[in-house]
Amino acid sequence: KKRVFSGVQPTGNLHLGNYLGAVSRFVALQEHYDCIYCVVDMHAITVPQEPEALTRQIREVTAAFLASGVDPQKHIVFNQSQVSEHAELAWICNCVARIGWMNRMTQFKDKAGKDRENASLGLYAYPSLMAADILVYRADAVPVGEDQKQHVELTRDIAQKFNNDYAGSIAAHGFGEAFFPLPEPLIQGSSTRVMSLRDGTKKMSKSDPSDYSRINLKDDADTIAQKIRKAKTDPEPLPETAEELAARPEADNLVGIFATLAERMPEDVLREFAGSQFSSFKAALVDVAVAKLAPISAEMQRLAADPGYIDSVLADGSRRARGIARETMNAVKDIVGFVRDR
Ligand code: AQP
Repeated sequence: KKRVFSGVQPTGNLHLGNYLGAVSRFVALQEHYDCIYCVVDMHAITVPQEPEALTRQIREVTAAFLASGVDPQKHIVFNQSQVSEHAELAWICNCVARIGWMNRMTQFKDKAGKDRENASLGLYAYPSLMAADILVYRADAVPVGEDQKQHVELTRDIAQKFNNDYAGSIAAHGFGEAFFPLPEPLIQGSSTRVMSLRDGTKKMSKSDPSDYSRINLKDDADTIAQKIRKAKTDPEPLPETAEELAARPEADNLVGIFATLAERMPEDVLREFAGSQFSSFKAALVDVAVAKLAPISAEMQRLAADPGYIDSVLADGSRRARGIARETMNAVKDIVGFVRDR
């Protein structure tokens, strides 16, 4: 079976964008791949985090994985900081990656903002740690939302350059022509970029100061209903065609969310609601959103009462992840030419 790796940062409220773009895809891929799903806590501290909140959020993201249907027995669920090979391989990736490549990363530019001199070195090196996360498992595919595509492409560049730079040593150690597979980004479904409920041109995000911009996985049914009712729309009824819809970002976003939650094609949803007022469309959207999300939120709440269980899942997953990661790291050390105790 091919191997999948992906991660989610424990940086705040997990939202519908994270769910539709990433976590729900994690669940779907379990049938055909060996999956490794990581709570990337080391990525979280590239910007300041309050320690107690970070601990709570690591458990919350883990609970969200489990509540959504990730199976921690058949697959691996763990938190990054418990497997130190991620940091070790990240150093090698730092030495393979070029500064010019890092300078092109749009997420750094967005997150560092205007005061770039004052951003952490970790925020700048973030994509290199992400490359290590993926490559340490020699993963074949990485399910992510559209915003992470550039980072997966950088991972491929780092893997390719490592394979080229060390080609002789890779062959001499019996690994054939290439050591790292080039991982494919899996950006699938009709919600690879869920937009804010307040502004159809902005990505739904954990760090948006307005809670009305997103539906959180922890929101109860009433809160979900209220946020959808208040979601920004234009005054026209829903259009007939996909082309007309594409020109109306807020409407397009809500139809996309409806389609993915209901597991239907957006064209099919549009056919049903063409000419309807938003009030009736939103009422139907509340129904599908609550039907899908309320059980997840209830299960997350149940799991929150048992942090001991969550920690045991992470400890078990970390142990199994470490087994794979250590093997890669030993091979990498040999390829690079480091001396190690055997
Ligand atoms: N709006 C989105 N639509 C679809 N997918 C999304 N993802 C994030 N936002 C959307 C995907 O969720 C996964 C986990 O994301 P992350 O926590 O690692 O980081 P992020 O992309 O920085 O998420 P946020 O919520 O937008 O956080 P902030 O506000 O801190 O920037 C990834 O696969 C991501 O693509």
